[in-house]
Amino acid sequence: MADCIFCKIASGEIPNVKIVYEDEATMAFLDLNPQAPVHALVIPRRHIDRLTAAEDGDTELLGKLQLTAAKTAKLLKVEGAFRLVTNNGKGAGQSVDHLHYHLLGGRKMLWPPG
Ligand code: DGP
Repeated sequence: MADCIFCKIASGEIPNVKIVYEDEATMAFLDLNPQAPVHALVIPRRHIDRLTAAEDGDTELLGKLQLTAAKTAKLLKVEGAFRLVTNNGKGAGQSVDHLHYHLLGGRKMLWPPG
């Protein structure tokens, strides 16, 4: 999508993005505004607004995103303890309308998350 910052990151248009992992369908890069010592974003390259915009045909892609998150956790050495979360909709804190999972680690996580 033309005005989507994560589409631009996925197509390599944005410089200085710290990419942790990428393959043909997904990628993971460090968050610009980290909320934990380790904070990466895991996205599909293809634009999907949010999790509730995914369709049956996206099943394989959604599975790949989970595996990308696990690979990213290993690459960032937090595979023993991390949190994976998606904000679905403005009310949940979504500010970028391109499906993404926050991978947070490197500190104690609180529950409930608030
Ligand atoms: P959310 O609020 O759940 O939609 O999370 C969006 C996240 O995206 C937020 O933590 C900041 C991050 N972000 C926004 N723009 C950029 C960018 O241009 N580069 C990077 N690396 N992260 C960004």
